[in-house]
Amino acid sequence: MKVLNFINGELQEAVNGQSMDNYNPAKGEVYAQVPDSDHQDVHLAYDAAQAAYPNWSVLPAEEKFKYLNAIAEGIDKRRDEFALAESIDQGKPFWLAKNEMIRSAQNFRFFATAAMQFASESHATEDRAINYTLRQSIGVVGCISPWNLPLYLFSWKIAPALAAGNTVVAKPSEFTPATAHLLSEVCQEVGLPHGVLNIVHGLGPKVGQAMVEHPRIKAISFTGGTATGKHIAATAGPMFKKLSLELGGKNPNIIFEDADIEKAIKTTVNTSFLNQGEICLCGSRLLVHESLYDKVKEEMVKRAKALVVGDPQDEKTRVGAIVSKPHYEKVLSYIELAKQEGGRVLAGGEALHPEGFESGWFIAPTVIEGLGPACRTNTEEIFGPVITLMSFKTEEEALQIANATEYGLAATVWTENLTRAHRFASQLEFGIVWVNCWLLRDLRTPFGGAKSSGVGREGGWEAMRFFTEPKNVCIALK
Ligand code: TXE
Repeated sequence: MKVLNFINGELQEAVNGQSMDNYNPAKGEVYAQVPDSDHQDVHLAYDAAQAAYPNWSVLPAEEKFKYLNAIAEGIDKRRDEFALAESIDQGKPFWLAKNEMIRSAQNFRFFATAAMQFASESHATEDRAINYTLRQSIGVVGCISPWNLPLYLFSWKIAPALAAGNTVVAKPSEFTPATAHLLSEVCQEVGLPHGVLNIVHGLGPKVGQAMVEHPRIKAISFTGGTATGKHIAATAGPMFKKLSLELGGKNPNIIFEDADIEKAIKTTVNTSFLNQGEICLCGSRLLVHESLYDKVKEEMVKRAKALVVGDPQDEKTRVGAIVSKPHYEKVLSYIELAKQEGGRVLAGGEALHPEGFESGWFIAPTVIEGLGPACRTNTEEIFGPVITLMSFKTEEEALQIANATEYGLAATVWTENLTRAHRFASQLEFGIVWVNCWLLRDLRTPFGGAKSSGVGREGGWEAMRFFTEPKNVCIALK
């Protein structure tokens, strides 16, 4: 496969003519070439986006709706092709990639309708004045996305940016560029006006950095690691850019003594290991009431060991390959750290080499116990198929352990006690709290984290507000 930049409606090589290898993580082999772009491509993309902005920003909402809907249909029509590309590129099981392609198309469809529905407020100031708020598009905005849910998170940013009337320079992760390339083809197929969406491939410190530093890209929406988010904030802050940062997590999954235990365990297997644990919302710290601890431990160990790890294209596979060699090594190094910190590995804890995929980057679903809440294993983001088990005696103790992290993205709570569910949810320092469910998404809800998990929220009106500039107009009535 040859991945190309998409600038001003054209698929093209990087200006410097350089490309770099892209790996199939299940095989550990190079399978594609990706443009190794730099600031020159970002500048071309900006110019194209700037030239397209005057027309796109005033295009009637219904026309924007039609284009975004057509992109959704374009993805739907080629769903299997997109899903296969995502699975080969990222390492995730094909069946999971297929679900994500459905959801990527939904992102475009959802924000297509948002373009039609978005409205602003007015305030009557007694009989003296009427105030209203104009929500105007910003101009050219930048979207930078990671490798774990590649097209899903890419579309989650691009769709609202376009729906709000901006034109876009976007960069997918250099590890997973394939579906962004296919999206460029869909944009060509549906005749999206040239320059409305521009996609530049390449390394974060080159392409991403050039986007963040560009003086006229006025807003940056970023999802990725907390360290990268800090760096972006340090660069963009003094330029007074609008920033939306969705960063890492160290999410607690809390099972109370009054939980529906079978449902809790069944979902917790997913919460822990879906997409190889490479979802910012995965629960990596499982806190269990002491009365249920042994049962939950036994079941989690049994079920983790039973998960089929291997060929992402086999529909029986539950856990695929880790996205890249550096990330695979990072996850394995955290398992070693957990052992050094005194953790007992109850399941997994090692690399796997499934038949036919001996050179791929696979890690067995791993369950660890015996670690306190303050150790590095329990406070740093691992972002792989690794969970720890801890027990608690009281609700207060559970809350204290759950909140004992610099991160605040998502928490999951299992209890059949209604009062406790509400009380506990309100006290958790996290942007998202699921009660008796996980990853049950409604695209209208605010999505994002507290503390070091980010700044701002995505989703629904939050995203439309981020991608617009509010202007108050005050008209005197006297
Ligand atoms: O992500 P990066 P990395 C966490 C996870 C992981 C860690 C590091 O713990 O192990 O982050 O992952 C672009 N200016 N998450 O290093 O680098 C980069 O090219 C502008 C959580 O692979 O943050 C890519 O497009 N952009 C997470 C994007 O940032 C830059 C998902 C994200 O990559 C840049 C992924 C720069 N200076 C990792 N440097 C989540 N919240 O879901 C890099 N990039």
